[in-house]
Amino acid sequence: MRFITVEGLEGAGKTTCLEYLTELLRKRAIEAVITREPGGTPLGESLRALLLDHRFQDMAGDAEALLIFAARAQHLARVIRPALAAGRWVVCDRFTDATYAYQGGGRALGPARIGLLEHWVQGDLRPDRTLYLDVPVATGLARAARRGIPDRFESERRAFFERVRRVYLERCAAEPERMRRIDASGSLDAVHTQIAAALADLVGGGFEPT
Ligand code: T5A
Repeated sequence: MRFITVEGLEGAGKTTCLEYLTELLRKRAIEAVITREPGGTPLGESLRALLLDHRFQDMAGDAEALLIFAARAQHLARVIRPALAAGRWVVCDRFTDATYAYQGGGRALGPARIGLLEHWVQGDLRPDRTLYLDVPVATGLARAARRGIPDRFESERRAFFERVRRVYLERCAAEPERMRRIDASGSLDAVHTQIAAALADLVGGGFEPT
């Protein structure tokens, strides 16, 4: 049983890489629970819709952080903890590193308040491994823009995403064993090779080359 999270700016390629990651684990007979944040439960998905909604342009940073942790509390109680307790692997598209990066860095709430909420909601639970898909802000936003109408976060200014990226990189440097930086600016093949290498020790014996 392992808890894996995938992080990155908008357009970094998380969704694309989750499909590869799921297949990779399946080849080792690991049927992971694939989920996402904010979301992953009916309540969490409703909170996600509020968080991404342009009508709430004036949402205060604290309100945003609390809604995200409310969704996370539900997700942990109803999906993540039960799956881990049953011995399942869980792969989650974003988790608390995103809150440190977006709310702590982007919204400038700082790490201390995020840490308080993390402790309250998660106790000691942390991901076993986090893959941070790193792209320059301009690359990520250009990829995300191809998908159509931007949501409330995607409408932020470039400086916001530069702060988000800086926190992600600081967290990779602070916890290199857990949080692996993947250079996601190159080809998908190059990204996939790095993902397989970053998870090899968790499955024992690594993965067959694809
Ligand atoms: N949020 C979330 C917070 O503020 N705090 C939190 O605590 C949490 C959990 C929604 C928002 O919530 C915020 C952050 C977010 O703004 P989300 O749904 O994960 O979170 O939103 P996005 O990051 O917007 O997800 P995206 O779908 O935009 O990004 P992905 O999944 O990283 O990108 P993906 O895989 O869809 O790829 C985008 C495009 O790029 C192409 C793909 O084909 C696709 O067209 N692509 C590549 N092209 C060339 N080379 C590569 N290597 C490529 N990889 C992907």
